[in-house]
Amino acid sequence: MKILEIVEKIAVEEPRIVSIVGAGISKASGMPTFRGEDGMWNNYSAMELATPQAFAKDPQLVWNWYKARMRILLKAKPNDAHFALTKLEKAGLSLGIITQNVDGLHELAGSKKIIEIHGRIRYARCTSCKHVQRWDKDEIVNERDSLLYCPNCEKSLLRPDVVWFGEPLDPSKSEIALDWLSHCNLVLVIGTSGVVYPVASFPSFAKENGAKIIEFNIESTPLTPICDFSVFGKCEENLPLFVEELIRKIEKSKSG
Ligand code: BJW
Repeated sequence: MKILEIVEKIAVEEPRIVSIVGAGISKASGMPTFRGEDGMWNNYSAMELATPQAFAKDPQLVWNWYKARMRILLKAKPNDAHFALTKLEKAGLSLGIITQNVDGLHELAGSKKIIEIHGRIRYARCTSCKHVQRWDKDEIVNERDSLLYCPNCEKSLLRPDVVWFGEPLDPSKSEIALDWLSHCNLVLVIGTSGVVYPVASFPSFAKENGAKIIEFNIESTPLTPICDFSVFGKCEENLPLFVEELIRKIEKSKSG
């Protein structure tokens, strides 16, 4: 279905939108996705890299992976899809963005209401104490085969401040996310394969609370059957069009 038709069919007078975002939104910024064509996990195993057990077994391998991703991220800029979500927020239509991405590109695009539900790659935290610090500096990122240690407890390793498989999400972030999902009337599911829980359950949670769901992806996903509309294609092309049309429709209805 065409974007214009979808916008016409959304029967929400005053949209309260929550965007649930995945790696596909940052692909056009040069950040690789995890799964699918060109996905990082075609070459690496998730279980060797994104679990606490993997870090305990081989912290250097895990840090090398994060440093390689950070070298790409340091050159990356937000793309038109990130900016479209910022525009939605500035138009007063967004409750917030729940992003699974750790890259910080929504913030760089100027969005303010963001929950980084899987953490932040630019930060490292101590494996023993509460110390947290940024590590996105050229001299750290470019130093291969070295580990990062906590300046407070000297011998303790620092780890990326992200959520790995088997680890719980930050309860304070989940609480805000569920509050938004209970109060929204429209959910945009953007560039996620919809296979990682609990985030994969968020669209159906919102739907049970009465929200309409629109998916933006290059292909269908396990979430497609529960979506009211799916916009297949690149989100960096389709999301700006959708936001523009939605804002136009709302302004038109306000002016009478
Ligand atoms: C485009 C595009 C373009 C491309 N335009 N689209 C219930 C059922 C089954 C399992 C579980 C369950 N509950 C929990 C689990 C276990 C597990 C899980 O979900 N496993 C499944 C994989 C089977 N979940 C967890 O372990 C979570 N923790 C948890 O539940 O804790 C419970 C607990 C409670 C109390 C004590 C202890 C535990 C944690 C999950 C953490 C996920 N972490 C990662 C790594 C983060 C750090 C990092 O980045 O390094 O998060 S894994 C990875 O997957 C990353 C992503 O955020 C996440 C999701 O991936 P995403 O974003 O969807 O990317 P892709 O690559 O999969 O998809 C990209 C999409 O874009 C594709 O669809 C493309 O088509 C599309 N695309 N270009 C539009 N231009």
